[in-house]
Amino acid sequence: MTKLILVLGDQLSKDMAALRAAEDGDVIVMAEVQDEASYVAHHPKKIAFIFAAMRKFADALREDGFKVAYTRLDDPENSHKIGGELLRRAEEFGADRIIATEPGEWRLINILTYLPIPVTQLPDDRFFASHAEFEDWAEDRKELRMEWFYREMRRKTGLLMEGDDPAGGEWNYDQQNRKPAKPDLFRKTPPEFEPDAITEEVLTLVEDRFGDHFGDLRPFRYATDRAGALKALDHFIAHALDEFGPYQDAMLIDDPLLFHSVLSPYLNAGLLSPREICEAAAGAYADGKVRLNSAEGFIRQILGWREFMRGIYFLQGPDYTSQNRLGHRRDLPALYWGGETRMACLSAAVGQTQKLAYAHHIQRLMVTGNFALLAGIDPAQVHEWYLAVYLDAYEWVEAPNVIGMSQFADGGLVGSKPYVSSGNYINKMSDYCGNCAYSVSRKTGEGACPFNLLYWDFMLRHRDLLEQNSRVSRIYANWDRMDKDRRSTVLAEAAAFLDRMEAGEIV
Ligand code: FAD
Ligand code: DLZ
Ligand code: SF4
Repeated sequence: MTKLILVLGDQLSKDMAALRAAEDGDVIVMAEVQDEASYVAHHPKKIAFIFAAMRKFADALREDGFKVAYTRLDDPENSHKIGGELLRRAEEFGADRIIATEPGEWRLINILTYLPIPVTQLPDDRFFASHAEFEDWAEDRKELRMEWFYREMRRKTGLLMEGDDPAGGEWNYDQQNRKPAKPDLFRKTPPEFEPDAITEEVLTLVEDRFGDHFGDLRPFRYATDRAGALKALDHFIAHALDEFGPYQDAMLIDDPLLFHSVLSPYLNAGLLSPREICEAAAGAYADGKVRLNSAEGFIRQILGWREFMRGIYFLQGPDYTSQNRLGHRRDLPALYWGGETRMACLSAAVGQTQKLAYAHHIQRLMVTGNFALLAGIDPAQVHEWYLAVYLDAYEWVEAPNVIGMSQFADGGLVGSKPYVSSGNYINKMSDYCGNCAYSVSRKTGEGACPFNLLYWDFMLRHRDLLEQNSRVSRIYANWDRMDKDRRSTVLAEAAAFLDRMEAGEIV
């Protein structure tokens, strides 16, 4: 009897497990639905990217001889739910069961699990490590640290390995990285993709239906098919990877991308595979085209961090996103949704997010994430923001990065210490502070950088917990040595800043 084969908007690979299970007469189901487009207020670019890529992928499947039942958002029959579309198509085609590839979100896994028709959810084997492999690795470990998992993955895949040893003798070359960048740094701009007729039609639809969501839909220059994604990969390997390592933590006000790959949207949607990206980077090193610290640093992000984050998400279960170990309760301020701010770093990171649905790792971690953590924002709201605003955001990868790495809301499962800093770090790694209404060198008083005030406020609020952490505890000696009046001033000014922020004043 006929089976339905479900392909979700972030499963656009011909090598998906469910597609491999398709037999003659089976029907591929793809659906643009309101439920998926609005469980958070996704950036319009993200919705357009997914819908355009889905439409093109459906066409590619048809060309390969598959029968595809595709629901467009404006189809009058659309039930606007993945489950609803599956049931409707099952009736239409007389199908008695469904084959899916496991979705990247517990919410959808549950929906599929409880549909009133048999659904098989096959493992998503686009990743280097299966759930079972990660569980085995994690079992009986006191601490789950990415670095140890990453070494296992290097050994398993042979990427950047010379026999049993890591290429060059070290597993990690980060001491050669972490350089600040100068504004005149030369960088070849990445390829841009003019919307074709299919993308243009989607842009009009999204403009009409989701024009009120935060974020600029146009200009839209992302690739929306595999050919374009491959072009972006080739360009990155040829023109940016070599400088990726040294400048991966740098931030520039006029350069939102620097030497980052901007491949995560394609990778997470299935247009590229993690293996082909890592092999391309390792190949460029083997051919002498890129330095080892860049190839290793880049491969670690995908083979290490990306796989580790996925492992944590599935190990922790559906309640992970509601963790709030630090008890943070403040509302996310309007500046995250494009409201005015005097802080140049936040203005730059949020501004480029609004324009591009993209910010690179250090902007996400040390600007928007750092500020939310220091200011004690409710991690559930922070999570929702990150899930909404980035083109690459799906819960399996976004939640461990936000709840775990950035907001320390899981109490240190992902990160061994909270990623917080005063203005000093931002000043060292960027050119933001020179363009700011605040002064990074001022610790208190008129114009003092808010990060300087909030840093100590945060450290003091959580002293009981953080003093037990050997990676953080010595910071308190600096505080204790500080003059008593100065300490009171810092805390009073931090409280006043937070009061102004909560009152909706421009900060
Ligand atoms: P590059 O800097 O070029 O890195 C190469 C690749 O490595 C990326 O494409 C990505 O696939 C992978 N990578 C790097 N860091 C991580 C990481 N920490 N976790 C997982 N993969 C990583 N990444 C997402 O894909 N989706 C998200 O929703 C997401 N949310 C984040 C939220 C916060 C608070 C933080 C701190 C990080 C988040 N990241 C997320 C990780 C990282 O910021 C992005 O993967 C990266 O910025 C994507 O841009 P790029 O492709 O230019 O990356
Ligand atoms: C993110 C997203 C959006 C905006 N829209 C759709 C959609 O209409 N149809 C679909 O199949 N998938 C969509 N997606 C991706 C899903 O939300 C994604 O598969 C889950 O979040 C699991 O990662
Ligand atoms: Fe950000 Fe402070 Fe620098 Fe302004 S001075 S850009 S608020 S770190």
